[in-house]
Amino acid sequence: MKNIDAKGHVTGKSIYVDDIPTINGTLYGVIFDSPLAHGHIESVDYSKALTLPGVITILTHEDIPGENQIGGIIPDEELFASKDVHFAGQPIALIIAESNQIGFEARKLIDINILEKEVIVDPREAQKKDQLILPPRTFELGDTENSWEKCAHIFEGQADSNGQEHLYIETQGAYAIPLENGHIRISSSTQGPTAVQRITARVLNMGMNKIEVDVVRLGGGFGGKEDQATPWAVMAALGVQILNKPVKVILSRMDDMRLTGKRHPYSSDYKIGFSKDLKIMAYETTFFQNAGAAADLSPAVMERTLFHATNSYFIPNVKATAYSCKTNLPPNTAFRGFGGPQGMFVIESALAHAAQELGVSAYQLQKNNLLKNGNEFPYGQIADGVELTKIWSEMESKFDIEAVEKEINYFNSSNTDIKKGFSLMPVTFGISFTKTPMNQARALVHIYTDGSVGVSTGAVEMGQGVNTKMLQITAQVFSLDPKRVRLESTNTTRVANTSPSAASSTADLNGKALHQACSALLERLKNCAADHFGAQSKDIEIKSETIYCQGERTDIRWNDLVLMAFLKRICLTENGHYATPRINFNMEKEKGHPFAYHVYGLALTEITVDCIRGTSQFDSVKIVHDFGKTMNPSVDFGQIEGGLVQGIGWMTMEEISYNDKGQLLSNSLSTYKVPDIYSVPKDVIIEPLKTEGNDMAILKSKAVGEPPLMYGIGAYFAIENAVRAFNPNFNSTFDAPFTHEKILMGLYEISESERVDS
Ligand code: LUZ
Ligand code: MOS
Repeated sequence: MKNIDAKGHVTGKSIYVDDIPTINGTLYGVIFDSPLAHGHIESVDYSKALTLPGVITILTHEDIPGENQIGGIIPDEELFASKDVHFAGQPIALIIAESNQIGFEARKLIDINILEKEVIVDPREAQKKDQLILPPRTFELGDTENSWEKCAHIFEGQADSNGQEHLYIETQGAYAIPLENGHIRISSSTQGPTAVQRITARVLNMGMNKIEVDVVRLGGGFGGKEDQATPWAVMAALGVQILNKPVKVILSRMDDMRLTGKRHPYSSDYKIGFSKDLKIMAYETTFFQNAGAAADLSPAVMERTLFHATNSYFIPNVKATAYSCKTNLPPNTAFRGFGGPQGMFVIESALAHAAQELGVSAYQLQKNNLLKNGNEFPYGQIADGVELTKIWSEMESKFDIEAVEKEINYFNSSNTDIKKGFSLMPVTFGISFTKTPMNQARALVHIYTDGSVGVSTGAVEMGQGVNTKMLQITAQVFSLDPKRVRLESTNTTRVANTSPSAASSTADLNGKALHQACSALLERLKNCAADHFGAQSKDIEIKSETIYCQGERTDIRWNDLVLMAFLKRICLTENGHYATPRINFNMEKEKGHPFAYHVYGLALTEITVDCIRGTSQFDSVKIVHDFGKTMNPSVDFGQIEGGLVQGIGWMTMEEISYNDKGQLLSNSLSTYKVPDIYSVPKDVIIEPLKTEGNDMAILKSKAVGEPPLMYGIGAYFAIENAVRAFNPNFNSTFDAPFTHEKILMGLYEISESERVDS
């Protein structure tokens, strides 16, 4: 089945928040944010702005009836700064005006006086000054300390990865409207409708039951709307509460880029030790996560970094420590992979470093240390269903890694100005929210008397195709034409207490809840048919909307049966609930079984570098991916391609830049480069691994949202490989992104001794 949204998207008919027809009298909110990254607010003068015609009011912390607090994990973030500001772009007030344009004009008329304080932008500096979001955490397996002396080779270094702007095509926004009795309905571009509802209730000091959050779809989220869609929705709702008028808050692109957090930059140390036969004996790593000025989701992101510190390798002795460092940047947040990619970049850097010094190819080290069934992850889970060895052989048999290496070496020996490079990037990604209680979902299914079906779940459609998958599940269980199923908006009054659509788990969790609801309804209908035929429910089958009894086709159709059930006063509505079995995690011991299963894969990346200009072009990325049994190849292949290219962007061109005053320099699309059609690899080949799939996955179709992003990490090491072919003296810096500028510097960098000689 094709993505059910495809037609609406390409014809421009899909509805996003800003497309919802506005009610007469709708007002528009524009955020006034801190110009400085750290300081004490001495005074703010709104008087000039308030006199601008069309400005209705300006809301500040003083207008908040409940708590001025939006922190989800830790209550450390105000909706509107009251006394101090902690990052440039921190909201201080909401200007409500008759139009956005007037709001923007009014914003220029606000005078603010801030007593500047010391600004920290570097996570290591924050850690030294004890500016931490929460105490550090350490995952340990075996005994690294006593392992080093047994190692034949030990390598140490530093690896840094930069942040990443989500750049969802639809910017953050919400539209709130007043209902009777002071109730409020919010249309929000959020991955977490319940988060919006909960925080709005807290700030507005009203029951969650009085706030309805509705989500039709998002123009992209990528994690950026897991937590950070909330403040704009709360602001709009506050405007409604105070003015009793509809209020829309939609961020302009530059406001969105300045005000919101991004992927966490990390600076990390590693030490890796090998036995004589190049088995990894010990690995120590310390992560310095740049959390920004408030916790947001940073503690959970940091945890996922620890969970993925060893990527696809078995290492018997591991010590991984992570610091979530408080800096004066916008609070960084969820971004596809959620800390996992940052952890994996470090071990891949350690392996690249080791390979370089040992004079072997990095892929030999990778292959030599792949995780196998029965191995223990540093967090205690025992690996099972590991597909890595099979995936590796599949890659070798389909694409002959050694031949690729030989060809590239031959190419490089016969070309001086252009060089090729390659890399392999294995991925092992844990599926489940690492916070066990979040792994639950519900679905509400109505069968209407005409036989058509309405489905509500907690899943938010953000372009990933989850609605298509939900529709498929419904149609499959009922054996119904998919056209007869409607996917409703995600709404907190129909499905309550939802986890955000995140962690690659949305289709699994909501799909399983939906499967249960549909199965229960089906059983009810079968019982009804059995009654009618004087048979038992096990004798009844429904195939393509026709009822079969004891294998015989009957003249009862789906519609007839539904109506029959209704007339017999049988309930045609069902609520399904799913909670992932078996998973657990003990944070005191830092051990448990946090993941329902893992997704595995391997990418082979080939690149050509123009050694005169420092530019590069990806020739191909070949991927062997463990989909389980994909329930929708076109949706899932789309996720692989998108994730790959987004990962390549993070690793090679997207360069977030703040100055030392905490001001965002890469603040627009002219200064921040994301991959476009020209930077996509010429060839992307995706080979699904032949496998049985996993029962914990919906219809055995494994989670596919986040894992492919990490294939993009291979891009960094493929470039390195090509640069070294041109300049054998190139010193790896392991500081992503590997931009064209850095490529050029790397190509012409000379060794310390040559520098002295010349
Ligand atoms: N969000 C979250 C996530 O709250 N917990 C997670 O474990 C997670 N993992 C990936 C992406 N978002
Ligand atoms: Mo996400 S990073 O799964 O919101």
